[in-house]
Amino acid sequence: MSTNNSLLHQIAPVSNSQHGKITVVGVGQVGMACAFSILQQGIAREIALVDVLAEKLQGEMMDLQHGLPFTKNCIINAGTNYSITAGSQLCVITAGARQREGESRLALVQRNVEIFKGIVPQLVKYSPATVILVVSNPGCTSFAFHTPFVIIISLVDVLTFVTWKLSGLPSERVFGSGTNLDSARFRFLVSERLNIAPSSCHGWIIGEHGDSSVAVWSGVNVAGVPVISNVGSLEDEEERNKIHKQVVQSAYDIISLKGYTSWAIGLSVAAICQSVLRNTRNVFALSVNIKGLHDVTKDVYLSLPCVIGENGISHIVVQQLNSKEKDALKNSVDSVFAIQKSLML
Ligand code: 6V0
Repeated sequence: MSTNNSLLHQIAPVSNSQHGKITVVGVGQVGMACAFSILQQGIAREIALVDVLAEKLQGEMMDLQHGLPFTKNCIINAGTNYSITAGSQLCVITAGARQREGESRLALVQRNVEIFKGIVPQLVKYSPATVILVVSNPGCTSFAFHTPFVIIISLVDVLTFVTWKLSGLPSERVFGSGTNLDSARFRFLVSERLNIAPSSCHGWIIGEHGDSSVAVWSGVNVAGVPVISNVGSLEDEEERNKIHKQVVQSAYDIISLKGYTSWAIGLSVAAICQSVLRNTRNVFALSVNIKGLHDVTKDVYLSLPCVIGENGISHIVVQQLNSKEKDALKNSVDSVFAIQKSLML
């Protein structure tokens, strides 16, 4: 912008500090819900949007820019060239390809790996000190043999491992949104039963994002008081399983009702972004390399409660898991590792 005008008298050059910059890759429903939540909450000083769809990018950028008089000021850029992401403190990846008819789980994940090969090195090239949050979770349908049931396998955990490998970043700088959304749904459902605000109901879903997630009921509490031994209906294991099933089912219900999920994942991603940009050290259930914890000996990404700050994950909270919870976690380790082993990175 030219300073050669009679309105502004320049005293000093404008600072080009890039502190507070977030990149969102993928401007679909999820990417835009993330960008909107980040903007609306005044979390970033600059947001860069990247996709392969140039016109969609332009439209989304203009639409957000026209809301700026009503938000904290923020620079919003969009483009297909990763140079606009330079200097990002945090990059959020929501891009990905959906399953084609008849496509196997492995083919789907490999196709997404190829997409990530085009994204991750570019992000690191322009922002070598970035933290990367993986949200992409191309759901994969496989039909269980001899049964009419459809099993959906979530791939965010595998793609977080892939991102770690492709980026060359230290593992604390790469994590996935994992079971953060599952935990939010869990807290909401418990809060409905108790008629207490969801933010005051504490509970964690860990492990694999989606169908085989683990609900850590022993830790669910209000003001430190465990609910399973103090709330009549929740003493019943069947009732507890019903709530966990509802958590898992929520995504399918929302997708069958509105076609996709967006707002809750957008809000949960914004909360994580805030913790990184402001170094707040909040705890979230995130997909993280869990080698060395709960008897896991392999490099596998699954969700556990993590402490987040500006350098990414500084600590993992070590929960006291019972044997059933540990077994469920072990099953997830085996199934995620089996996919990882077959990938061509
Ligand atoms: P969408 O509407 O299909 O958007 C995906 C976007 O990615 C599109 O705009 C594509 O153009 C873009 N894209 C594809 N290839 C590339 C590429 N090579 N480079 C840049 N951009 C590319 O999907 P939607 O926005 O609904 O969902 C995005 C992802 O989030 C999906 O994988 C979902 O499964 C996943 N979700 C993850 C959740 C979680 O809890 N982790 C929750 C909800 C959805």
